[in-house]
Amino acid sequence: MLRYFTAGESHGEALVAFLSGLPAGLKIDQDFVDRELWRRQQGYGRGGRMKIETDKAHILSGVHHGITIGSPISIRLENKDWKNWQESLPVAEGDPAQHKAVKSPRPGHADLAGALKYNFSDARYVLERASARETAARVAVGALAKLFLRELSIEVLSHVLAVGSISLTGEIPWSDIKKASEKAEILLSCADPGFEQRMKEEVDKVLRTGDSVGGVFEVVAHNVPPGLGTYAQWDERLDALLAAALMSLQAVKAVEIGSGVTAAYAPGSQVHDEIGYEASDRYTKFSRAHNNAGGIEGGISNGEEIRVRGYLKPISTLRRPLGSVDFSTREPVKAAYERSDVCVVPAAGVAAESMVALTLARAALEKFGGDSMLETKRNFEGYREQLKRF
Ligand code: EPS
Repeated sequence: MLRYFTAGESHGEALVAFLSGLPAGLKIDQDFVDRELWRRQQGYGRGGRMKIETDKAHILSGVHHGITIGSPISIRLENKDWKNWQESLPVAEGDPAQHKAVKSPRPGHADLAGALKYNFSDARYVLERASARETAARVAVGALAKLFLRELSIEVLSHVLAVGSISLTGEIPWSDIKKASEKAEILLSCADPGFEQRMKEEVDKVLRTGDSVGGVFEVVAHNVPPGLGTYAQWDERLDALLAAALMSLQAVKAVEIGSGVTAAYAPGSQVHDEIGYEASDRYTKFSRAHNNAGGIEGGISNGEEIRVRGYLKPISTLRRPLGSVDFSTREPVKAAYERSDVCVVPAAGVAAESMVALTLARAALEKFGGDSMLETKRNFEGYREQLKRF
């Protein structure tokens, strides 16, 4: 079974990620992993922290001579900012006078709920772990999941559909998403350059006013075979697993599969994807008039592209803070502010690609099994033949 964990605080020494269950013999492309980490750091509207960090995956175990050996993989990501925090956030007891307390919780952040839960007198330890910095560790293991999926011809990418009120409608073709993802510079990861400019203006507007902005990203998994996930048990449904995976990302407040939201307001005749049969070089010759189902029916991939959207609330750290209460005096004050991003929609999309890739890799390994890539690919090819003969 493919399993993964992360550890690490935003301003601690390092982030760590663990991944176990990848078959032996998978070639690891370090440049690809580091480019994925780079992609997550980009986007118009990131804050000062991204100027400090240059994320690189330092693989500590499970990979030798450039390939996986079937043993657990551990990865370390340095926090360059740690040098500025060693005194105020030491592992040892340290000097309490150096402690940088977060004295008033930010509405929308984990600050208050976390402090109440863990009985902390301020929100420092809460934000250290609740911070989206943690997604860098997910992207490191997600990149390995992507390399595994590539061996099965599956690719996973994301693009941005909305920033604040600027919103793109309709289905963006895979080729446009792919082209946008290859750019050397990442602005807002929108496949439509005109809309991307308008999104940039939206970010500029909130920058000027000390506010923040959310949006919508879409993750697309291309060339997924039919048959991943199952309706047989509630916790094996692929849509449920993807929804949980995306919902676990910081600031995601809603998840949509295909056109799930608008489908709720439309008659069935306009929603369901009519079935045809025609010559094609895909997994089967079955075809669909459109893909409102987002590639999943009955909790199973149906052979169409998987399309999952994440809806992000605006970042909860505001330069012009909202009202809060001082933890110690209980007096009304403004919420704490150190520095922050104002828009992270493209970065969240990259983190979400990792979550989708990890979820699909797990489902693929459950279906095809295998302790070595040779075995996994043989099983995969056998199933592909079976589909062709269906
Ligand atoms: C974050 C706050 C900011 C972001 C951070 C997420 O960090 P800092 O508090 O150090 O300024 O930049 O994101 C990252 C560091 C990252 O790598 O994505 C938060 O509170 O969630």
